[in-house]
Amino acid sequence: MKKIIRSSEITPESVFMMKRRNLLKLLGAGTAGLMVSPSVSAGLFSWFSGDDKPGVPETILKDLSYTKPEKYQSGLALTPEDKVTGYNNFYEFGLNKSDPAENAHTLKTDEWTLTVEGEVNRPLVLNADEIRHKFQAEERIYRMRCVEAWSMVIPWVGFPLRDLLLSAEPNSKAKYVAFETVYAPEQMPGQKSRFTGGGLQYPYIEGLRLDEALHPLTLMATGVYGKELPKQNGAPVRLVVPWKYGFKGIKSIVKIRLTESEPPTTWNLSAPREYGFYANVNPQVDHPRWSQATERFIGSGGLGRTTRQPTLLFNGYAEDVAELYKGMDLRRYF
Ligand SMILES: Nc1nc2c(c(=O)[nH]1)N[C@H]1C(S)=C(S)[C@@H](COP(=O)(O)O)O[C@H]1N2
Ligand SMILES: [Mo]
Repeated sequence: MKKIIRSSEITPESVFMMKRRNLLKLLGAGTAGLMVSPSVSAGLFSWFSGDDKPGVPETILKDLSYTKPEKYQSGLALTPEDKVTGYNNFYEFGLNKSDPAENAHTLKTDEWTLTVEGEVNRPLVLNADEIRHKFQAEERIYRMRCVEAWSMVIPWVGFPLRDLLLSAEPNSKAKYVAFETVYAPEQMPGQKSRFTGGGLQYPYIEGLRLDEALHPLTLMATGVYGKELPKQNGAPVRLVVPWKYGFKGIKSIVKIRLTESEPPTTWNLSAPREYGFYANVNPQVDHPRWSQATERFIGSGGLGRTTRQPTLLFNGYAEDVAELYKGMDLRRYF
């Protein structure tokens, strides 16, 4: 006899005791004839295996459809998915690397609007569905280098920011692009308490020069590892600028404004000597408190056994982006 067991009826303890083959039977019985995506079953298994912390609701992330342009399928070893989605910076949810994965489930992302406004001929307002489907999504494997001197290699899914900006038709006054994260203190404990949120000013804001924003490498990510973005990674849409330090990659964006002058940015406001507007990855320009010459690569080994590797100018993307900074003093414009 088939019995459909709701996940809410299964306590983590009872599941933890279940044998994997029984689980397979359960899945087979309960979902016969249904397309169970690999992500759904993988999600179930990681929950069933007791990996997740109590109090964190199971989230099932939809598989995305996307192309895989050859140019962005690098041969680099990927950072495993559990680290990409479990070791995060998202101060709205706390300062520890495990806080975002634990706390970001409180963010509501179903009813979302992304506004593109300012110096454009056609201001845009996109809803959650349009954010995910209006532009052709691609998988792009990018290096990611946090200013804290650790790095990952991440398979993002998303569309070029360029496509979005051009559809809004920037006018001749547009020189910069300003970005804003959602402001929702009831859903983001770090916005409510200066202690939890590290004393940053919220909403988190970021910015790019227009030519950086229009560069083909600059991505609006709506997914990672083939599925929609987990909230801790900045759902429903976040910025990825692979040649810049990770803090430029602003998460959970609600507003994009094209401007005439350079917009303020969160980390620069917080510590202007330590975090510049440009934030281009540069092994020769140290952070005032630590060297940027090398980085701890977070790969398949345990977090305590990461390998040190040299940091590359523009994070390895110099061939694509050095042109943008020709003649600029990269120490002054750090
Ligand atoms: N809104 C917001 N965006 C943010 C941050 C943040 O605290 N709040 N942290 C930044 C930093 S420091 C990094 S390294 C990246 C981390 O992205 P990831 O957790 O998806 O790897 O997000 C960036 N975007
Ligand atoms: Mo970072």
